[in-house]
Amino acid sequence: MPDKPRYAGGLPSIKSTVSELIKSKRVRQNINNLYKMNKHKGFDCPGCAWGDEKDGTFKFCENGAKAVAWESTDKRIGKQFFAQFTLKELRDKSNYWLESQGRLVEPLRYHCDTDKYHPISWQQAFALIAQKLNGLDDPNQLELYTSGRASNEAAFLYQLFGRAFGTNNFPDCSNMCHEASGIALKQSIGVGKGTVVLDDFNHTECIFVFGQNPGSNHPRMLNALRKAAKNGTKIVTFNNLKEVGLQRFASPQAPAELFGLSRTTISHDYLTPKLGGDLAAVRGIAKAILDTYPQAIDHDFIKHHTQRFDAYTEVVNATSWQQIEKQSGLCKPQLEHAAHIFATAKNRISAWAMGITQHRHSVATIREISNLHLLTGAIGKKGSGLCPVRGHSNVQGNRTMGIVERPTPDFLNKLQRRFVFAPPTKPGHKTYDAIKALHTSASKILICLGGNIAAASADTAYAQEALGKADFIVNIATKLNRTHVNLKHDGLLLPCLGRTEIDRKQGVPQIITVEDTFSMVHGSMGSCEPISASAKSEIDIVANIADKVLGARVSIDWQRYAADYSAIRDAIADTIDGFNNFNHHIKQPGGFHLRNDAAHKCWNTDSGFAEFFTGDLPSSLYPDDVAEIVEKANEPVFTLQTLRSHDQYNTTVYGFNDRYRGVNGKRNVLFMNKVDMQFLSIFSGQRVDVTTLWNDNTKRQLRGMEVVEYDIPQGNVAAYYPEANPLVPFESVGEQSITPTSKSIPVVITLNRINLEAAF
Ligand SMILES: Nc1nc2c(c(=O)[nH]1)N[C@H]1C(S)=C(S)[C@@H](COP(=O)(O)OP(=O)(O)OC[C@H]3O[C@@H](n4cnc5c(=O)[nH]c(N)nc54)[C@H](O)[C@@H]3O)O[C@H]1N2
Ligand SMILES: Nc1nc2c(c(=O)[nH]1)N[C@H]1C(S)=C(S)[C@@H](COP(=O)(O)OP(=O)(O)OC[C@H]3O[C@@H](n4cnc5c(=O)[nH]c(N)nc54)[C@H](O)[C@@H]3O)O[C@H]1N2
Ligand SMILES: [Mo]
Repeated sequence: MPDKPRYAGGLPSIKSTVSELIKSKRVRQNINNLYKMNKHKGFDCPGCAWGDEKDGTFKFCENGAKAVAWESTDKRIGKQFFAQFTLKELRDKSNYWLESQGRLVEPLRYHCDTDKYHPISWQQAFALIAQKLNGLDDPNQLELYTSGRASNEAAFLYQLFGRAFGTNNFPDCSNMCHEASGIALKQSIGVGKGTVVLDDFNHTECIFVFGQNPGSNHPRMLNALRKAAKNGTKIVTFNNLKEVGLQRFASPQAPAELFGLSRTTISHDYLTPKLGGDLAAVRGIAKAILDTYPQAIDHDFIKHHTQRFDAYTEVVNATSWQQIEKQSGLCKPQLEHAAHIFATAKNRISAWAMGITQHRHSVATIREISNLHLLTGAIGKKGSGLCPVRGHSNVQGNRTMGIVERPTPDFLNKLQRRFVFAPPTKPGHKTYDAIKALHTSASKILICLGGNIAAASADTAYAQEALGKADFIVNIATKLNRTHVNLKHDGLLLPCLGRTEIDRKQGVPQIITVEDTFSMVHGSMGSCEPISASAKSEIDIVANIADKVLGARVSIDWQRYAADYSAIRDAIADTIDGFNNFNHHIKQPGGFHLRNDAAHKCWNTDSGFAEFFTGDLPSSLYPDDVAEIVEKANEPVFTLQTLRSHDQYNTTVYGFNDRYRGVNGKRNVLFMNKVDMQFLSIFSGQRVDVTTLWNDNTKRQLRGMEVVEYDIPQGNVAAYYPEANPLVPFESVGEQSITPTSKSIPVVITLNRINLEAAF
């Protein structure tokens, strides 16, 4: 077993923060940045979407500091850099190397004859985009990808541009992330967002955390969990792995904890279900509540607010403990104990992230979590509710602004009335459809407002082949990544400002806004000088693209929006519910809360009631034909999950350590249970090849992964994303969500031949 620390946070976390600041080569500036982060009149952390009270002193965490130091650096790459390398050469570099070169500082165009990027002026770049887009036969040949860092203002203009151009093709990172949460919650409670606010964590007696690793990915959440634990709140964790941050946390802001003299136990109970076993686990909890805790069932709530309760009790009764135990990998007494905690608490919160959303049955699983809350009336009252913990800092806001492939008729009508054009009503593409359409050349042009679709997508070989077929790709980005070096024909790489930078228009610093996971909308304003005079804000770039492409076809004054972001906010106020007096509201410290109807027990479902989900447990994690292949395999088949280390932000690799899991200096690891290792006669440090089992005769394999013994259920293994993405079959997606099943891939493990040779 690797030597893991016994708690998260504490002095090592401060040491790591300081070392990141030093690496950025801007220590003083970045200390100032951290002071301003997540505070009124400061900027929103470009890390995760967790919310904050906007008072007090420092409001950052170690990984937020990494995100800031990564963005706010003096390292730059311009034309000299790009003169040195062909894209073929750059494709041989690692993701880490590409991003470590520094910030992009000038607009560039790819020339396939030299296989290099060359400088181009902004005016020429916009003119080229206009020429290319206006040369398409059909507006639906354009794909407009968004990564969840774009501000509300940039996202709003981007969708307005796309719809004015004539398409609803808005693939976004959310399609690979919390899509299932939005779909499940909409079906269940009528709103696709979480119902709690941060303060609810101060008023709850019970928090269930499913499939989430806040110690690395939402470290500020640990403060809320710590505070709750200290108040006697019972925290129950369901995680496939033993994650240190969910066990014990030492707050760097509490002197005794900082110096390792004490720490706070976070999880009262820590259950390790099998991958994809949470639906069964939650059903077991519901079964135990129905059988043993009738007093916890809120009949009044059920009667007045829900539908299909009888059908639900029937399906729960019909589910046997044997099925529940087999599928969840947990035993009845463990689930009964969790049920006891849930049932005897006065109010309850359930939180979840990718361990729940990236499976074939994610929508059903989230609906089952919601069932627990409907059963006990634990929604729409203080200290109770549902909390999908979003990833990217403004991914939720992007959706609110209309980055969605199936806009509602109501929203389109509002756009039509306000901007006097006829928006397209045909549903557009999600990420899955967009990549497929590029692969068949049905789509021709891709514009990426941030992100790294080539590395973030499932089935790397297929995705990169698809991108290689695009006639023209425009990337708007801060740093060089895999997507930018994957061009084959023609394209542009346009440098933009980040959150930490001052964005001046006619000398006036502009504010942008974001929405956190609690639906709080607030302003963000950077404080560093821009990285280069020729980098533009995302808003500026999108507005200029729209202006040049659409010209007189629509009467939208894009330049006015580019010059004054408050004008965009006025347009948002006119077209998106909840944003009345937007410019006024963002002046309040902490911003304002967008009303969530479900949190007021107002159900925007077809029936007007919250809906119990009444499906059976799935028969397998995989589609039928794959399940059959798995069943018939001659060798043991494992389920693989792909996850994040402590030293990365999605496809951005900051470093090669995963401190809380005791991994140092490497990322090509496979976490495995000791018994499984013994069974396959594999020892720690040995190298193995991992091969996916699927139904399409395509070989998906990663060679030479180093085995690390870990506290993970038998039959389950784990590897890092994005390196393990070549193993995720493109067609392996969630039911309804169409999200890649990044947390359940059937694989076989064989000793790497090089190792075998060494052994003989
Ligand atoms: N520093 C940092 N912060 C980030 C990110 C980052 O990469 N780095 N990414 C951001 C983004 S976009 C997102 S979406 C979030 C991601 O935040 P997380 O969801 O925490 O990210 P993952 O690393 O994918 O972790 C999934 C967790 O679920 C567990 N798990 C996996 N499968 C199962 C299962 O079937 N059942 C259960 N019960 N547990 C399971 C894993 O063991 C792991 O602890 O974080 C955001 N914040
Ligand atoms: N196997 C597997 N695959 C996964 C996941 C998984 O858990 N396992 N997780 C999925 C999830 S949850 C997500 S959200 C996606 C992430 O997918 P993406 O959002 O597409 O990927 P990121 O790695 O976050 O994008 C990083 C790039 O964004 C650019 N960037 C950074 N800041 C800015 C900015 O301010 N503006 C602009 N314009 N560009 C900027 C930089 O160039 C950087 O290289 O990946 C998904 N893919
Ligand atoms: Mo995400």
